[in-house]
Amino acid sequence: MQSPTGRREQPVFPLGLAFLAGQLDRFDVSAVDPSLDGTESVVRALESRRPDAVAVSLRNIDDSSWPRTWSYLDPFEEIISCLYGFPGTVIVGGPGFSIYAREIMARHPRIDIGIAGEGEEALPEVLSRIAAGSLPESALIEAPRADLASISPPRYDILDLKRYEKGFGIGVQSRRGCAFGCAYCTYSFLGGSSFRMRPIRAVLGDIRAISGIAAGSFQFVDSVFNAPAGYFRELVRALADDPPGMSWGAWLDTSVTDEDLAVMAAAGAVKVDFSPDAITKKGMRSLGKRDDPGALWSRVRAARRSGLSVGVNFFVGNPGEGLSALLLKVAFMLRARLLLGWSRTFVNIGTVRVYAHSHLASEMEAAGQAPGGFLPPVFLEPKGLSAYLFRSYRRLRDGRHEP
Ligand code: B12
Repeated sequence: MQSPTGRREQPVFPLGLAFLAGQLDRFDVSAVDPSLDGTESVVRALESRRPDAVAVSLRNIDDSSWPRTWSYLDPFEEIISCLYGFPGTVIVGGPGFSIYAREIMARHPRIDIGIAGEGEEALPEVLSRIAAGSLPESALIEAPRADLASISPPRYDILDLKRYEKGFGIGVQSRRGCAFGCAYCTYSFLGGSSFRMRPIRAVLGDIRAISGIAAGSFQFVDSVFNAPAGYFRELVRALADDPPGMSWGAWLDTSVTDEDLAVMAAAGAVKVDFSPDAITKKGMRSLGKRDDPGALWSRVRAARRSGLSVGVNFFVGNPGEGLSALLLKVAFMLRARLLLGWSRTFVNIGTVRVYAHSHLASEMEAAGQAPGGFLPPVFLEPKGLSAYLFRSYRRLRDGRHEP
């Protein structure tokens, strides 16, 4: 099961669990999603299915929003308390868990086994041991990275996929890891600091599997879809040659060309997102970004010209950026929405949530900052007038989008 969000949110299909289920053909597997069906669905499933083990995927710790932060740990705790009467083994993993594995294990003694990292090899091994009547020696396992050329495909049929098809709720993964090492980011901790690509035919196979069940859209969950460029071009060309009949979205950086965007559109892309995060050279350098602030406008305009909707993410409070940078971001937002289409151009301004195992966290630790660690939310908070303006913007936005 995936740990529930505890509030109404756009449903996200548990892609990690689908990959794991794909490797468990020797076992009898079934899934529940208490985000959609409530905690009662877990209790009912335990009673009716009487499993030997329960695997919980903890994806998120909090929503990384400042000044109001939603914690996903409370709904996780609710799920764990349901498992106190359960006689079998409780196994927890997932990206949120992996970033804070020790802390979460210490808080929740009911967790028998924690698996930090990718579960494709480790989970079947642990389940085989349980079936043989033993548990691994250590309660916390640092899992090896999966060999993406040899794993079996994810199982998109573990839950009713149609319930996730709106709003890019279904994910497709073509690569893991990230070579770019942005200062706040955990992707290289989670998946390694180079891109590890899946065979293109495996990715196309996943898309075929999805289109056989659900007709809507999907999102490439890869960190930067247009890198490495050779792999990206081969993949989108293959999709354009035989379009999947589904619309899709992906995250890009500003090195994407006009031609790339046109091929993507021909291949079914309808939305792309950019994460320049900063708007000045200084701000980008401080975040370790390789995007070019000068190229951003031209890439957003080119994407719109190819008929794609565009999202742009900025952060406020970046080192080296103050009030004038915030005003530039707001001006970018207005210019983009007014000139490129109000309803198809989105600009989000958020804050940097400092996660453990990021470069920023190491720097703060070395400087003796954040003595309470990074499980309680730590942010790069904007200061002075920027903070006031940002709070007002959030109030306006949250008021409009209250679930
Ligand atoms: C794509 C993505 C999104 C997309 C999802 C689109 C889609 N249709 O799937 C969108 C934009 C919707 C999104 C939203 C959010 N996201 Co997001 N997202 C990601 C991203 C980039 C990839 C996730 C993914 O699908 N991975 C692919 C699958 C195959 O991998 P996996 O889930 O990690 O599973 C593997 C392992 O973790 C493990 N595993 C997983 N579960 C289990 C369970 C067990 C028992 C075991 C043993 C192992 C195991 O094995 C799996 C196979 O190897 C990750 C970053 C990353 N690189 O992981 C962030 C990430 C998960 N997101 C994050 C956040 C904060 C959010 C939001 C809260 C942001 C917001 N403010 O709204 C929301 C929450 C939405 C929600 N309800 O879950 C954070 C969570 C960090 C944390 N500690 O809390 C991450 C880690 C990014 C970061 N900032 O570091 N996200």
